[in-house]
Amino acid sequence: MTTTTEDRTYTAKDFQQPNANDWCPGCGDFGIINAMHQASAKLGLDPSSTVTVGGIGCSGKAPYYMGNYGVHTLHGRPIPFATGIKLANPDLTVWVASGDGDALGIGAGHFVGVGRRNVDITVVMFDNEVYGLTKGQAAPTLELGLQTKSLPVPNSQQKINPLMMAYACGFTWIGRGYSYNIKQLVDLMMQAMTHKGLAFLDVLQPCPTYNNLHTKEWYSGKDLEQPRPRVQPLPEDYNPLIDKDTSEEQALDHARQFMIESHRWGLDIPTGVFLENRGINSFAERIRERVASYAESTPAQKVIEDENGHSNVDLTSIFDELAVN
Ligand SMILES: Cc1ncc(C[n+]2csc(CCOP(=O)(O)OP(=O)(O)O)c2C)c(N)n1
Ligand code: SF4
Ligand SMILES: [Mg+2]
Repeated sequence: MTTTTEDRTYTAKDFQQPNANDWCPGCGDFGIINAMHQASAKLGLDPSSTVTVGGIGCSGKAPYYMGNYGVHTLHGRPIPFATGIKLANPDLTVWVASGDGDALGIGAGHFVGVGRRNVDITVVMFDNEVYGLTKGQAAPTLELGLQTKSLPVPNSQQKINPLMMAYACGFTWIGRGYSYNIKQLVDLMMQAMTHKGLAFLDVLQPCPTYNNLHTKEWYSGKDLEQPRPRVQPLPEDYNPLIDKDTSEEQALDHARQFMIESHRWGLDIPTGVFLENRGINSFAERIRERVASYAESTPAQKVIEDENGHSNVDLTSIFDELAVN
């Protein structure tokens, strides 16, 4: 897989990073990072203009295995870091690599906040239903009553439907993939990255070390009498698109369809693009409309010191622009 920018050609290999990897053998994380390498190359991105922001967890280590800029942040905090990076320099393409605990447990408040803002970043959620790094406690996506091998008793809490959660918060692109369907995953990542606004990609992944229930065999349907993969594409007539011309009635129809498909979790688990809403301004566009100096040059482009290394930032002009008279 090869792509060319003005200066040179980048391949998936250019997005790899030869750091020692400590994910367990057979972990779904390998499929996800592989798809991130491939999607980055296929999109023709330059590694120096992309950033991966990780939280804390096995998933949070993703920036170490991506050959671009990266930050390993705090548990539950990759979304606000990524928001700052993107707003400071909108020319960057920004990935968030977050676990299901990181995004929907400790980081749930940031998940809600970023949804309201529609920041132009892609949140990839590594969904293994457990807290992998801390030895397998129940994550917010583990179903009520299931008992994975680290739990002394069955899970006593209901699971969150991550797609509905993203919908309710205001994410404008929502999809679901599976770590061992790399072809589909690459395609979903490319769509998420090119969407002009906030994208959420829920990636189902086995954790062979702590999730002994939803294994690779379970996802591939090998436990069924009539073996067929549980992970299936959305029905062909499912239309994820919403834009400014969508009527209220069509939006309601879509919401109904979204709810039905996103709750389907049994012999079939649908994957694909559930929502693509093109009708909502990104946060940077909203700021540009309001703050003239942001429209002229973004924070990353501003000269912030004089020749002697002293700050030359004049905050009064910003205050003047924002003052309510
Ligand atoms: C503030 C804070 N609280 C708790 C922890 C401990 N901790 C580290 S990772 C983690 C859970 C990781 O689970 P998840 O986000 O699902 O990622 P996974 O390891 O499954 O990829 C927890 C609770 C921490 N590092 N920081
Ligand atoms: S504990 Fe689970 S999620 Fe973490 S690296 Fe091992 S298999 Fe993967
Ligand atoms: Mg997890």
